[in-house]
Amino acid sequence: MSRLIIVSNRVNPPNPAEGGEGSVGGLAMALAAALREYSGIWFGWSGKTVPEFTGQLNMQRIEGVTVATVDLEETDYQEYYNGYANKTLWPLFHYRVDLTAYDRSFGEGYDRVNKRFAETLLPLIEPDDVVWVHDYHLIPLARELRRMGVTNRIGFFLHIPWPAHQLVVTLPRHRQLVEALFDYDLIGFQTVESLEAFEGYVFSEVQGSKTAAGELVAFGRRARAAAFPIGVDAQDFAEILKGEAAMKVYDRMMAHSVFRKMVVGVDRLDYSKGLEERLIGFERFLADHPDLRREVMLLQIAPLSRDQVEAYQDLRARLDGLIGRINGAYAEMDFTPIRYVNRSYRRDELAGVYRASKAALVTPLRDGMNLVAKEYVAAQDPEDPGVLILSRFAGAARQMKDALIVNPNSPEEISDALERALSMDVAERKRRWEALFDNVNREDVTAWRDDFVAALRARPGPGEAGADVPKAPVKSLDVAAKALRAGPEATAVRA
Ligand code: GDG
Repeated sequence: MSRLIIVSNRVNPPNPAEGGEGSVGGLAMALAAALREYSGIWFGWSGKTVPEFTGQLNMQRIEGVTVATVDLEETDYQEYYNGYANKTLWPLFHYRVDLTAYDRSFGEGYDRVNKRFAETLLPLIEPDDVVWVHDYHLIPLARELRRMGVTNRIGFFLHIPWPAHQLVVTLPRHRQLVEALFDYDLIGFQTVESLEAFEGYVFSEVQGSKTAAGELVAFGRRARAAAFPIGVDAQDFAEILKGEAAMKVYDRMMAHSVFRKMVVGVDRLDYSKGLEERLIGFERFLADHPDLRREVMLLQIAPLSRDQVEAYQDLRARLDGLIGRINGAYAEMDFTPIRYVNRSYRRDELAGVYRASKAALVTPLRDGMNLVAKEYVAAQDPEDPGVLILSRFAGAARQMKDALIVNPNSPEEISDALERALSMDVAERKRRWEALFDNVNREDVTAWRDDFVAALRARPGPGEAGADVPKAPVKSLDVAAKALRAGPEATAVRA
């Protein structure tokens, strides 16, 4: 079986000492699960910056996964990561045109870093390898690799939504960005909505078409595009719940909420997650139901994210004010309605919190998928499950129809859903949960990974009928690639 090379902006192998998680973020969890299964390499940015880019490749073996990382320059970090990725593409793809920065230097930094990644990765690629590139940071990576002669199968998966055509065209270099996607053999989206939005652009903006076999044709190239909804490792969640840390947290949270029902929210502190709207909905609930005020408590876990970007600093300040206001208005001497935590917890501790919560509020304004919704379901007690309240704008809402689906922009809908969730009888809770769990368990992270990799491997290879990329074998396997094959001890190889 050919090797799999996974490329993502950050490389975060799971660390057992941290409850099995290297970092906060759905992408890291999903990729760690994928790499446990296939032999291959995980390549990306080390997270460190150096005064001048050297292309020095650092290789390590962590928990059975070969990891290859490269440092970036400070300017790269500002223009590519903080800039084009997080101030341009992230807000735009989450429908926040008001927060989108159209700065030419960001686009240049984005292209430069993708070229640097390609140059550093090139020596590691063997002729049979299959390359799987992740997320919006790395859209032009295949273009750069193709320019360097790489003919391997390369797939791309977008973890965030692909927005409507009208939004994409606000991007000064939209055509270039979409054209770069056609250097992939397979383009994966989270949902059919994202897929259709992408196709809509291709058909109406660049007069592309679809073949009878379902391939998209544009820019003189062919690519397959499809939806692959990402999942969680539901079995693993059940396992970690049996562990000591999870049980301890569960017991502690249950003891804390003896006379109250705990509602939980877990989100990176990001404007796409609808945190302000959620709190305003909770405030409405407190105002509408004076009789239930003392019976409910909201625990919001919101680890800081991208805190060098102004929009995130502003959001944090607004949340501090909002929570202060709500708690000030509704707290009693012995009771606070909202408990708000800006730190992250171990994954097993989170599992304990999910299980102790009678309801979860997962109310993003836009979300590619949302793994918290699925984790919450995976962590419930089948005999006494909690209720999931889910935004219709999360990709997950397509699969999780038995959740209480709300419009996160409506405080009334959030308030009503909370009232309904907290008064729901156990028979209805079980019925809804069983349907949700069935889906979470079936369409899990393994199914996602296997479906994507199988679809990528099924694409025509170099020289095969239907391939449209000029084929030329990658000849030079230099020192770095040899060192990699030599084993895990190989470190700090110069690419
Ligand atoms: C992107 C897309 C898509 C959160 N707090 C803690 C913690 N987390 C973990 C959760 C979950 C992950 O982070 C968050 O995943 P989401 O899917 O909710 O959101 P994004 O980070 O925005 O992920 C998203 C995803 O990629 C995958 O494709 O679903 O739409 O935006 O796993 O549990 N983990 C720990 N402590 C915390 O405090 N350990």
